[in-house]
Formats: sequence, C-alpha cells, structure tokens
Amino acid sequence: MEHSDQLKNTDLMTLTRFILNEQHKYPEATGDLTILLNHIALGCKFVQSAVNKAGLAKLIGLAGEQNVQGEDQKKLDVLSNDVFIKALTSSGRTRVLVSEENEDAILIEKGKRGRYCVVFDPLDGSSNIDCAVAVGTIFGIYQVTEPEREGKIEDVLQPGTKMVSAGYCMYGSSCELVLTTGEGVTGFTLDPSLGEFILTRANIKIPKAGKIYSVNQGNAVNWDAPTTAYVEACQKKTKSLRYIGSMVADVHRTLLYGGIFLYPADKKSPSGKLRVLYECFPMAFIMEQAGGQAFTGKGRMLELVPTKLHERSPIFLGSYDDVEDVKKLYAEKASS
Ligand code: AHM
Ligand code: MG
Repeated sequence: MEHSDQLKNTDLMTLTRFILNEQHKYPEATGDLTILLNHIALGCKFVQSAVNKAGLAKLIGLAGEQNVQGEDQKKLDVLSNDVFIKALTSSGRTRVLVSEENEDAILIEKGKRGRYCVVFDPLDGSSNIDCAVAVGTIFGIYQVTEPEREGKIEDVLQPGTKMVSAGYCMYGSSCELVLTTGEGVTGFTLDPSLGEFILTRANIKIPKAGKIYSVNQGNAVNWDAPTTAYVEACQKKTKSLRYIGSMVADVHRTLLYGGIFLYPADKKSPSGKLRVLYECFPMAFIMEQAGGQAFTGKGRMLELVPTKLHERSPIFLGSYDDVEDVKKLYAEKASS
C-alpha cells in the first residue's frame, strides 16, 4: 500500500499507542502490562520474520526433539519458544511462564520477577509450518497479587475467568495481532515497512450466527452423539465447511465471519486435543469479549479449573447462536 493511501485509511494508531491510551484510563496502572504486551509484540515480530523466511533460511523440518506431549518439534517450534521465553523474561514483568513446548513451568528468578504469569503456545499449527500455511502464537496473562513472592504453578492453575489479557498473532498472508484486556477485542496488522502493528479493527464483534462450521471431520466416526447431531444439522442447513488445521487461523476466520469452530472429544481423545491454558482459555476469552461463546461440552470454557499445566479440553467456540445450538444438544443428552 502507498503510504499516502495508508494515511487516508488510518490515524496510524500503533499497538504501543493503543496500549498506552488504555493504560491512561486507569490512574492506578503501573505500566507493567503495557511493557509486557510490548515484549509479546516484539516476540511476534521476531517469529513473523522467521516464519516468513523459513523456506529460505533452512528453518523448515524437524528439530529432532519431542515436546512434553510426545509431538515431534519443528525447528520453528523450538526457535519461537526460545524467542518468547527471552522476550517475556527480559520484560522483567513476569513471574511464571507456561509454554506448550516445556514440560514444567518456568519460575522467574528473584530480581527479574514481575507481577504477571504468561501461558503461551509459541507456534500453534505445527502441521502447517512446512507448507507455508498460516500458523500463530497464542497467549494468556494472569496477574499475581502478592508482591515479590516466588512464583508457583498454582498462579496459573486458575480458571480462565481470572485472565487479565489474552491474544493471538496469526502469521498468514498478513500478520494479524488480536488482543483483549477484558474491554472488547481489538485487531492490529503488522506494517512490514514500518515494523509496527497498526490498529485495523476496533471493537471486533463476532456475527450473532454464522454460515461456516470448522472441524476435523476425519474424526467423525469417533465423535459422541451431540457432536455428530450438531455436524449433521450443519450439513442439512448446507453450512460451509472450512478447516485449516491451525487453531489461530480457524478461530480468526470464525471471529471475523461468524460461525463455529469445534475440536470435540472423541473416542481416541476423550478430553479433546486442545490445551486448556494456552489454546482454549485465550480463544474463549477473546470470543466472549467479541460477543460469542465458548463451551466445553459440559460448561462455560472460562469457568473450567485446570488441575495440570498441559490439560486438554473439548471446545466449541464462535457465534453466540451457533454455540447455543451445541449447548442444547448436550443438555438434551444429559437429561435423557
Ligand atoms: P499443535 O499445538 O501441535 O500445533 O496442535 C494444535 C493444532 C491446532 O492449531 C489445530 O486446531 C489442531 O491442532 C488441529 O488438529 P488436527 O490435525 O487433529 O485436526
Ligand atoms: Mg498448539
């Protein structure tokens, strides 16, 4: 885009300015969350740059290691994890970090500690990394109230309702950062020539109902009755099926166009596939803030209380009415 066009289309509200403006609404705010979010944005820019040149810089392929979930790590998984751990630690504002790629929580040492705990999936959508399909980073932030004490895993084993901020960054045909601090959802696009995230979508609201459903239908033989009934109903209504296989990209489309994304339980994975802390909760927080819903098959996603760091959960999230239909089917099953 020509810079003159860009100036016509936006008042060049950068992510940094946006966060600072938000901070100024709260006289008691210390600026710590602003600094932390800026470090997360820096991590996103770094990963975006690596993802962009992955094919050229020999960054595609396996790293030769497995993560805690027994999944083969890709070189970009490992690089992105290192980037975010460094960015978060060097912010001086974190106390506990939980990454999809690390078995244990990282407890920040005294002197470098801050008030925030960050749970994150540094590069989600591993199966799409090597073929240049959109992948993304997902993060959620909790706050510790007691100053200076050592971090502990209980600081993050908390329901999603306690998150103070969450977001994702999608590395796609453009680099899109979507953020909530509990007062709506805002979208930013990275301007590669400026190296800045520019506000492109203020106050995102998901359509109340949508015409798209998104699920790995290859697992259908193993689904439970309510999921099967729901997907059959989608097909009868001739809804469109879209499934990328990168949660960030599937959720981003769902947020903007409406509809539903589901990764349900099945006979092979009775708890579903997606991880509560750094995949389900942040996306559920964003969906609710945009006027949608997120459901586990039993209750509201954000009210689940995780008991371990890498816990999984089924998830149904998206437009309010579409998730409501799923909830009704599960309620009927429970009462039968
Ligand atoms: P990952 O964290 O190893 O990348 O796995 C999570 C991804 C999600 O992005 C996506 O929604 C899901 O796995 C796709 O799983 P499947 O290939 O079973 O459909
Ligand atoms: Mg993931």
